This record gives sequence, C-alpha cells and structure tokens, in this order.
Amino acid sequence: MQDEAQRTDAGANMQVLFPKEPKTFGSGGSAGRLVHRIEADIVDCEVEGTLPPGLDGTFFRVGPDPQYPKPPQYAHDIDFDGEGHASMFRIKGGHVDYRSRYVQTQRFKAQRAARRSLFGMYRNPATDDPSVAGLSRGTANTQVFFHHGKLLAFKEDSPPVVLDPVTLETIDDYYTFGGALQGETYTAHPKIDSVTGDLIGFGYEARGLATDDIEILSIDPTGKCNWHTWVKAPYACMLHDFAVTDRHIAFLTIPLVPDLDRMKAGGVHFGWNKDVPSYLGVMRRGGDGADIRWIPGPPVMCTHTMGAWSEGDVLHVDMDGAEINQFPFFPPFGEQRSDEGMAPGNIRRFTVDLADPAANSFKMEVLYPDIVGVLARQDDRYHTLPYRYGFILSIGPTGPCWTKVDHQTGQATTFMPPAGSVPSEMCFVPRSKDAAEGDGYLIGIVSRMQEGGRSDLVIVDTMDMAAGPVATVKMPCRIVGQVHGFWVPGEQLPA
Ligand code: V55
Ligand code: FE
Repeated sequence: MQDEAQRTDAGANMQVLFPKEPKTFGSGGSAGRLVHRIEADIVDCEVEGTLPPGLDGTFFRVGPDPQYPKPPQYAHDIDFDGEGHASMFRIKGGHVDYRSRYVQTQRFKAQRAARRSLFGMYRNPATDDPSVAGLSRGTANTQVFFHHGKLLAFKEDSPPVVLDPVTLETIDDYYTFGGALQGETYTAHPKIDSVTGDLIGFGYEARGLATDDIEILSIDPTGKCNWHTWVKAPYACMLHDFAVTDRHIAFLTIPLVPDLDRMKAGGVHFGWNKDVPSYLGVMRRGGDGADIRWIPGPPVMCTHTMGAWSEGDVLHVDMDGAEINQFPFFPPFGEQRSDEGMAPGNIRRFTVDLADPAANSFKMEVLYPDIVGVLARQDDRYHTLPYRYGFILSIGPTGPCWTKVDHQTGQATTFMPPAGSVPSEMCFVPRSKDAAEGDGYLIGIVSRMQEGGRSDLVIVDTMDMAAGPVATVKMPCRIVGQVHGFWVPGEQLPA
C-alpha cells in the first residue's frame, strides 16, 4: 500500500517502482521481462562460430521499453505504449559492436525532466498530464528504416524521428521530410521501391484522432517528395501496414477501430468490432487517389505485409493474419483487456482484378494452412515486385522458429532453435549486393529462457536453415526487446 501511495504522489520526490501485477504497464519492472532501461555499449562482442566473411552492415532494431511507471489509474496500459529504445549491431571486418539508446522523443525528454510519466494510455491524449499539451505523443518504438542518408524511427501515431546511424543520438524529434508530411501521423511500415529507391509511406488518422483521412507520400533517394495525395478510408481503423507495387497502393482495413468515447473514459485507442467488414482499398500509384476503390470482404485482421505485386491489372497482396482479434489487449467495447498475446495467423493472399469493374469482393486464400505465425518479412529488395521467398516467425513442433517459404515450390524450411529459446522477428541480409532473391542470411535475436532471457544475435544461412546459426553473437545479458528490425548495408552508412 505504501508503494501505491508513492506512485499516486505526483511530487518531485516520487520514487520509481513498476507494479508487480500482470497486465500492467512494465509489469515486474527491472525484475520482469518488459522493462530494460539500460543504454549500453559493447565494443567487440563475443562471437561463436564464423561470421560470414565480408559481412558488412548494421542490424538496427527498436522496441518499447517503459521509461516510467504509469500513474495508478493508467497502470493497466499496454506494452505497445513503451518509449522507443533503439539498438544496433555494427558488423564489419569480423567484429561486432553493440549499442543501444532510448529515442529522445519529445515525450521522453518531457518525462525525463519531470522524472515521471506524463503521457497516459496508449494513443489517448485525454489521459495526459496537462503540462504536455502540444507535445508529440510519439514513442518511435516500432520500426527503423534508413533512407536518404537518415535513420528514421517510427510510431504510427506521429511523424518519424531521425537518429544518427552511428551514435543513435536523436537528431530531429519531429521529422516531416522537409515539410512534405502535412498530417499528424506516419506509418511504421513504409516501403522502398525496388527500382526507383523511393520511400513510399502513409499516415492514417492523419487529420487527428479517429479521422478517416489517409495521407500518402513518396520520398526520392535524395529526400525530396515526388508524390503526395490524400484519400478517405471507409472508416477509421488501425492501418498498421500497407502494400506497394510498381503500379498500385493497397490498404486492408481491419476491425480494430478507434473510439472517442472510450478514449474520454480513459481507455486505449482501439477496440475490436467484428461487425465491420474488411475492405481492400486499391489505387493507382502516382495519381491523385480519386480512383481508389474499397472492395469489401469478410472481417479479417492482418498486420504485416509479406510481399505484393501487380500483374497488369491484377493485384496480389500477401499478409499474415487471422479471422479473430490478434491483439486481445484491444478488446471489444465494454470488455476487459485480455493478454493471450499475439494470436498467430496464417499467410493470406488477397487478389483483385482491377480490370473487372464489377469486382465487388476481394479473394482471400490461405497459402500454407500448416504454418501459423506473425511478423511476416521478405527480401526487402523485392518490396514492390513479384517475389518468391517469404520469412515468418512461426510456431514449430518444439516452440517458435523462423520459417522460409518458397512460393514457387510451396516448400517451407525452418530454423528451429533449441527448446527454451525464443526468437524475435528476423531480418533478411543478402549474401552480397547482387545476390539472388533470398540468398543470404536471416539475422535476429534469440532469447534463452533458461538463462534468465539472456540474448544472442544469431545469423542463419537461408540456404541451410536446418543447420542452425553460422554465427552467434553472445550477449552478456538480456538486451532490450524489439518489435521490428532493419538491415543497412555498410556501403550506405557513414564511414
Ligand atoms: C503494432 C505495434 C505497435 C502499434 C501498433 O505490431 C501496431 C503492431 C509497438 O506498437 O502501436
Ligand atoms: Fe509492424
């Protein structure tokens, strides 16, 4: 009870203590799994096995890491609301250096100055301390991309934050691509055009909370905006990812919808409403968006795009997802948060023939019924083109694993870590600049649960996944968690 009283006191002497109860923000604090708070530097990490000769680049990752406990009335906030903590493995010349830094967002800096939490529930400004009105709520905790010489950290409720790709220092806490981004939000899942190198991204709820406005923009490799438009969604909902091909842009609406009444009542931003259909919104790239068609289908929740391509007027989009709510911490209205975690989905292929003016529903096919997983990826050099290989964090016979699927043969191969080892999302690294699609390595963190969650970075050859890692970077402790990661070849990085 003493702890509770201390947390309620908003005064300068308030001690910091995360609650121990499950289903709370930062549950367990330093002794738990959700809080890290160590900004680290390790020069020359230990490496077991052999790093691929000539491997040169940086594996960046980012995830939520609660900076402060929430006040008691918001202690039930969700993990997605943790402050972004970025980390990097610089691999070069047979050496691996590790670094991690909190992203110095407007929110992080205000809270550090106040030495307490000032932002309430996930994406709900009605729960904020009055002192932070007008500051960006963005946590930059979801994904990092490197484009036009800038390392960009994303949270889909706010504009990108620019980090230094060598030091991870924050350079710009509210980056609008030089004024090109007009709205309030930018996705964590932009795409890099495989041919032009353009960065195509969007923002949803872009004109404010619960608005149905989507802003779309393309940034060329020098940082200049070369396409910009606005469209309207059929209803406001979480648009976490999207699809870009050489000809088309597509959005899948899902039944996770914002609710202003729920926000006023102090809840999280989204709730599950199974009564809304899903729509696949498809528009021509480069146009003004007036041609967008919202083609309905059964309610389906997909979060991540594996790949997408156009064959003439036929568009194909592969996403992982399920027909149930994969985020039970966004429950239906009136229901309590549940913590089943991220319910795994299947790889689903959405197909529409845009030449058919009567196409009044999208086609959805489950590609590999036996593979269940989340966080689908591909060889990022094929973002907008026909592609053959996909990667997914999936459930294997003895636990979670990395699976590579070959859409040409329908075959799947797996890297299965030993029991008690839990892999995070992986990222594909080409064997060389001109390597064939899918020829290279998967890189990512594996947590050793029997060693208190100690982390290893593993590098697996995509041509022999079953052989296990070719190299394992042994970390001395559990390192900060992540949502997504991104590989940047050394030639793109500052010397
Ligand atoms: C996701 C993650 C988020 C978020 C919305 O993986 C969607 C999906 C880490 O934050 O705010
Ligand atoms: Fe994501």
